[in-house]
Amino acid sequence: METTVEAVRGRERLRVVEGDLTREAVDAIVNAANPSLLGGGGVDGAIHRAAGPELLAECRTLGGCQTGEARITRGYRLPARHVIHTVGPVWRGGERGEDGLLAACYRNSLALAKEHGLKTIAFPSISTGVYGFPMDRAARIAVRECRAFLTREPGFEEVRLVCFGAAALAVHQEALREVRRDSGAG
Ligand code: AR6
Repeated sequence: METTVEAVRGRERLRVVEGDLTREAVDAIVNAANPSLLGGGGVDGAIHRAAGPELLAECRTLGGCQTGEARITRGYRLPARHVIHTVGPVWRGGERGEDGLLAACYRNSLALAKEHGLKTIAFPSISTGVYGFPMDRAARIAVRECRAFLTREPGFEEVRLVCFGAAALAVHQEALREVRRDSGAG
């Protein structure tokens, strides 16, 4: 499997990988959920299927989640110990605050992971399926937010951006190159 590794402060802590998020053995995987937190299609459906019905039962106790915010549950039958549920913006052309809301999903998910003492996290490409956010634009936001977090948090071990298929992987690798170039990191 092809992997692009980004060094942040001398350690390889941001990784873009191709794969199925539900197979990631990390402290937390992030779910691209909807405001009800009661399941759906796409990666949300896959996570609930793999975690088992206990996940839905815990989600029912949370009372939903607004766009850009994040909530944490256990991972149940997943290899990941926790699931961080966040709600990405629906793409409405880009003039309705979509970029800021998507950035907030990454920031709030990472902040919640840190708050709970977690050290490794894996994200899907939030909002780029059913919600229609252009993946190249979403990938640049994801890379930027994750790099900024890792720079601020030297104790956090690893952030993985898990791409579903080769096309998604290529888009994320390009975003990594672009963000590095723009930040003067070479
Ligand atoms: N592993 C990694 N990535 C995946 C997987 C997987 N197993 N399955 C899909 N993807 P989406 P959204 C990718 O639609 O756009 C749900 O119904 C997929 O290719 O899952 O945020 C929720 O309940 C895409 O790039 O999430 C909401 O109603 C990315 O994950 C709504 O969909 C996100 O696609 C949220 O829409």
